[in-house]
Amino acid sequence: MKYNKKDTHGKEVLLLFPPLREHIYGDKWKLTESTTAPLGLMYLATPLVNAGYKVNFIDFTVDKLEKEQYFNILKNADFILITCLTQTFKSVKKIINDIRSVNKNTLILCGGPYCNETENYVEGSDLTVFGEADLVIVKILDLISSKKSLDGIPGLSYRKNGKLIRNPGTLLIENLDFIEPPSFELAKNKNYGYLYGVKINAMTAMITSRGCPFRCTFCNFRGIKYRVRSVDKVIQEIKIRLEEEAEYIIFHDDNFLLRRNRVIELMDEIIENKFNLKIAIVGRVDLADYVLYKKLKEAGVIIIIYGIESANQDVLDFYNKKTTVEKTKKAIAIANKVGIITYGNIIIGAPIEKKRHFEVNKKFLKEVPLDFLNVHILQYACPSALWNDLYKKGLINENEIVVTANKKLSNFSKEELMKVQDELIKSFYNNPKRILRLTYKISRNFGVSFIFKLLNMFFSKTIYRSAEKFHDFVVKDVRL
Ligand code: B12
Ligand code: SF4
Repeated sequence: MKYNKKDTHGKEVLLLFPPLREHIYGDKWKLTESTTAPLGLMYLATPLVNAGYKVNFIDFTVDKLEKEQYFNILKNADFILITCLTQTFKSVKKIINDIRSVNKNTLILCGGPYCNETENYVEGSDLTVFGEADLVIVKILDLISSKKSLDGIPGLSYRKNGKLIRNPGTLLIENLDFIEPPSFELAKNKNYGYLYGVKINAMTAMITSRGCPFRCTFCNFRGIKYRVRSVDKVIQEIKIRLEEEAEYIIFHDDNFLLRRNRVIELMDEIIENKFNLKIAIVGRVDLADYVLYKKLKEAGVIIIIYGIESANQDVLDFYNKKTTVEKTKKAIAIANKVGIITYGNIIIGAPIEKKRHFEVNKKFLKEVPLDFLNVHILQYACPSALWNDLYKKGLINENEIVVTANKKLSNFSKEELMKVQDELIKSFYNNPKRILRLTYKISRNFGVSFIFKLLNMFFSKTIYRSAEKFHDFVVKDVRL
């Protein structure tokens, strides 16, 4: 869909991506090892640029700004669009306060996962948007700048004469092929491309589908409908990224492997086009077979990231994961056979878990040829089924939107779970056979020079330290 260029009177739109840390600028600011620019904002940028808006973009995870410099940027913005994650909500509040202190006239819009999932209006914003705003963002800015009614647009919340208005529904794009490719040129000179402390240049992100048909009980997606982009559109976008000199692409789909035939078709096109790309994907373990994985490998897939969650069937069932431990084993084995690097995520702290479950996880992780591991402590995040259950039982209130498993909610205290988390990670990586296998795979997939980066990762204990980082940020509960 093409937007008509219109007279935007040179209006400026500032896109902001908040960090986890509340030190947004100045001396205490720290770089977050971010892989790529936030796709959501990059998608919103395209129609705005096409409509003639001057678009600026600050990603606080990678942009180090001094206060004065930052405040000057705020002063010039006519519209400020902020992506809100639940975990970055405190930073969002600070950003809104900063904006209001220097620029009373700018219009602040909030959107993103926190808004989509909680459907809460962000206090202090002029407008909070629920859902996918790509196709209506220009219309929304036009309407609010001309002070026209926002009545007809679903999924909006705003204050009118002191009263909170909520337009029913959420914004959902049925045909993803209507969306124009994201504007990654806005992120060209930013310090992205980190993975586990290692800087990998020329990394970019794409999304070939949105939503997920599963209903895992810990997941805070509001059952967003699964939709796919056509293979042609995906191939067109890959070509754009290659022109931008990308070498590595992460497909951020929640479930890239969901439709086998579509994946095969896409991989065939990538092979046919002889794209010289290295690809990372996120997939469930249940769709694994040798022919499919061989095809993935041939097309350039070097890493598959899995939500393994547990090596205990009762825990998988508790999470309604709709998969089995056998399927996990099979997927990892096939990936290993074809030479794809695997990255698994485990969750500990389910209320049914006892010490023996951790032992089963440890033994399983020791035995399978998985290459990378991260261990998460269960978080009850609004509006997941597990969170709803606690809320209905009166164990938490509506302001406790992220609650980490603790002695009240599981058989272990938070500290005990953090210890188990560390032990699992350490026992996983303290395994010479694994390191040798990983070294071999890395040299095959990334080239020999990468081995030095990998060794650096182990010697500097970046891998262990990322678990500690998780303690700092992720294990924090979030209260509104
Ligand atoms: C890629 C990714 C990352 C990457 C890259 C982040 C980046 N720079 O893009 C990395 C690994 C770095 C990352 C980090 C984190 N992530 Co993350 N991440 C994702 C993932 C898999 C894809 C994001 C994406 O590109 N989506 C596709 C785009 C198109 O969708 P979107 O971002 O939602 O944007 C659309 C709408 O929301 C809306 N929109 C977005 N912003 C705005 C703003 C305005 C004003 C408006 C009107 C609309 C709007 O329009 C967009 C276009 O349709 C999502 C899962 C998911 N499927 O979204 C999790 C997800 C966003 N991450 C999540 C979390 C928790 C985190 C971390 C906090 C984890 C941690 N503790 O370290 C950090 C925080 C990062 C930070 N700010 O410091 C959660 C957020 C949950 C929540 N309710 O807030 C998600 C939803 C995963 C999940 N289900 O739990 N993440
Ligand atoms: S955890 Fe993954 S598979 Fe499960 S519902 Fe969430 S996105 Fe879907």
